[in-house]
Amino acid sequence: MSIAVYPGSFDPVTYGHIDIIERSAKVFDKLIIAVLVNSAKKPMFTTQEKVDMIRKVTSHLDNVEVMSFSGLLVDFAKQQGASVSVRGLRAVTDFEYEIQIAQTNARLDKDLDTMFFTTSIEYSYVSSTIVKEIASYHGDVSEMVPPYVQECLEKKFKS
Ligand code: COD
Repeated sequence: MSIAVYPGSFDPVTYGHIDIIERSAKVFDKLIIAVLVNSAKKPMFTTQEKVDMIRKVTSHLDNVEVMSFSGLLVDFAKQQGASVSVRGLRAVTDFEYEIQIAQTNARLDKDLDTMFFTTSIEYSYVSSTIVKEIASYHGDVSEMVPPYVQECLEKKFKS
């Protein structure tokens, strides 16, 4: 059985992430979306909120599981029996950061390979940071995130 993890901050999940999830879920028997618990990064959403949002927007995918993890990705992947880490590449600017993560993980565990999916052109400009910025000014993010995530953003910026 081929198992992959798709790790990330997902603060919040966007259509860009979902595109990578849908495409990579076709390649592996099981895809685990791994939400990093990272208090140092001061995320807008709690880990539980992020997990709930991703579960809701990926409920149509039978072979996708959503979990959170802390510590090293290589340790989490090993615990889950995953041999591949899925990552997305939007532009050349992502490449430097992504290659550094991939090579670090390969150094920490030679059995964990990284597989890159290039972004679909319509989502190449989308990032969680841009979504939060636009939502903070009550702008329209409907082309970047699903309606449920949009509702969660609206609640955050109301409170
Ligand atoms: N289109 C396509 N891909 C996209 C899009 C889009 N519009 N938006 C984002 N993506 C991709 C990103 O390029 C990335 O590959 C992935 O989706 C997740 O993105 P983020 O921003 O939610 O997640 P990151 O980059 O903050 O995740 C960082 C990790 C959690 C992977 C990393 O910090 C980690 O593994 N930490 C655990 C500690 C560890 O093991 N450290 C050693 C290795 S660095």
